Amino acid sequence: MTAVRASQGPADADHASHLLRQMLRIRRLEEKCVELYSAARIRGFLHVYIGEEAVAAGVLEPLAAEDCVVATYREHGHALLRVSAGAILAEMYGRLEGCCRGRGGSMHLFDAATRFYGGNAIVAGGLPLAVGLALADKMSGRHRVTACFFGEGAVAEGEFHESLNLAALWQLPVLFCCENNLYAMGTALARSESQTDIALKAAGYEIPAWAVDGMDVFAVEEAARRAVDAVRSGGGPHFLELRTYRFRAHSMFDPELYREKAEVARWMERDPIRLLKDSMDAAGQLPAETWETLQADVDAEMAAGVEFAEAGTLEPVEELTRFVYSDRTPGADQAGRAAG
Ligand SMILES: Cc1ncc(C[n+]2csc(CCOP(=O)(O)OP(=O)(O)O)c2C)c(N)n1
Ligand SMILES: [Mg+2]
Repeated sequence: MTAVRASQGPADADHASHLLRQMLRIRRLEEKCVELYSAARIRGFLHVYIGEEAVAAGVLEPLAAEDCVVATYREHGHALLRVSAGAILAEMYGRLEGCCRGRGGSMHLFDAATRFYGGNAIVAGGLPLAVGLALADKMSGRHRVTACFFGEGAVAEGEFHESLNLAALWQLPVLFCCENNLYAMGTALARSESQTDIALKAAGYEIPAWAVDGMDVFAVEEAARRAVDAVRSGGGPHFLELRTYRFRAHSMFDPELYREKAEVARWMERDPIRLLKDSMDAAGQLPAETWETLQADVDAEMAAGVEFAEAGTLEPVEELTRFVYSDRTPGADQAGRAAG
């Protein structure tokens, strides 16, 4: 079994409180989404990340603004660290002000301006995309990293193996981040994989890989920083298996018959937000009024996001076939590419 890394020591108070804020923002955004979904304000599918916040918060921390992020349909949290809550919520409301003009919804958040490349609904579909982005960066001599998030369910897909193989063969700047929450819908990992040590699979492709305690945001950040530095300095792809758990159902339609309530309760004792808050309390880093202010700020951010989305506009019906085909002038692309 691959050793699971834990964090090495306390961080300074400002940094700890920044990470706490990031995780709380993700948690509150999604609690709001569940509330709005239940009230039929937003529709379609909705998969929440509650319980897994330390993974997105810890991995995105060492990334630079020009680094790419590719995620799955459980991507509201990753998106929030790049895109405003208003643009995300407006997208879920199907409004023009959304990050994809309301055409993507919950599973397809995307924002090229902040190099957030989705939001991918197809299991393992983001991996080849990430490899392509990294190949483009390598061929253009740009020292960027592409962080690619996917669930452990993706490991059963051919795209996972093809992507890891090519990334290793061509030494591409990708950080593969497997969000191992133990279930793919209702299928437990051990029911679908003969080898459940996922980091070991990556090692089989000659990719340096570590398993990390995905509930400990410092452990995630530390491992991600090491891996991002190695990838950026030409060390080829790296792989993190982030061991985590989703506290809620797979999506809004899931009776959760495949796991015991006691198991969920056991994992909830290691709620990443509570773990960090408790460690900050113990170190005297979080006075009560700082915690109150932090919560009030985050609540105000989400309330403003909902207000923005509610006030958004619906795309006129006559616009609906726009973007089905490109309306760019032929030849303009080549000129753009030559210039850029
Ligand atoms: C190629 C493909 N097959 C099946 C599905 C249906 N499906 C949606 S989510 C899911 C489970 C994926 O689990 P995992 O990768 O572990 O991610 P998690 O939902 O746990 O974050 C499946 C099988 C899909 N979206 N794409
Ligand atoms: Mg999973």
